[in-house]
Amino acid sequence: MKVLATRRYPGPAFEELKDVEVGSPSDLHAPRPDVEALLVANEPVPLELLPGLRIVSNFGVGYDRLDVAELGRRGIAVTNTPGVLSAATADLTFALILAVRRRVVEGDRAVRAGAWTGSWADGFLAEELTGATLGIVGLGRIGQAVARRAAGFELRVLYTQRTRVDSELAEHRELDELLAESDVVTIHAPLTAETRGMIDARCLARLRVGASLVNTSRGEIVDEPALVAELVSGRLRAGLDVFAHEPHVPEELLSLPNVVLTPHLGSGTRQTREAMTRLAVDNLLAFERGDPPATPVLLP
Ligand code: 8YV
Repeated sequence: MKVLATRRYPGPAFEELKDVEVGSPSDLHAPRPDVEALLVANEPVPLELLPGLRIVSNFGVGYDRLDVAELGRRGIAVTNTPGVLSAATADLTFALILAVRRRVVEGDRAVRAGAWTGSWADGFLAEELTGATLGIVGLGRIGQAVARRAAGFELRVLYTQRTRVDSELAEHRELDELLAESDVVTIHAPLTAETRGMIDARCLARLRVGASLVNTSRGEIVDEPALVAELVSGRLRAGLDVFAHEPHVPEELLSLPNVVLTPHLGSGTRQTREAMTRLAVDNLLAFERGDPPATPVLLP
């Protein structure tokens, strides 16, 4: 089975693909009638250029740039890599929560600028995390991993999602209530037609003064211009790993002290990325053998 990979994916599992061409995302712009399988990282797939395509293996849990409905109509299988990246993404979420609440990046900048000239007993004060209320938007695998970590920080944990679940980890709230009650809101929902722009200006206005918004899911879930306006006004804080038009980051954010910015690092540990490759490759190998892939999004 001829596989086109949009890059060399990390880890030894990648070498198990026998007939693989290592290309780049721009290779998806040329006609490739010979390609039967794609290994992509949520890059859009131009189906008209790939008449022989049988499977798309997505390196990542989120596949919002794949037209799954059309892939299904054409009988093309789709797989993704859920589970293996939940711990790493939850860890980065906590890194951002702590960085924002405790002013870690601001402190680092102050030290580097030579501004630390003596005791800050009465200045540079941050907000305590212990005992704060954490609102989780989306209590799926990653949201639950965040909730488990939250227990160690003695947080009160709320969650909201379309389908209410019985959970020991968090108390259910409607979105509006969760926004108003939380000191930190963290987003772990997939990007869908329903969640695109879900955290809009009205939602942001419900957050408490000084509350923090953390996003390690997809930038498009938040109305980015509305968030930028709130952050410029200084009313909110944010830890952002994802943006609406990556790798573009709104210019206004770059100079703000109340925002911590990271370049979509959620799953970005060596161990996790290698596990993602393992799963993405196993899905392709299983499909080629005629076995069901372990983590299908859609099978023909
Ligand atoms: C990226 C992600 O796929 O799993 C997801 O949905 O966004 C990430 O894991 C990864 O960073 C490669 O781009």
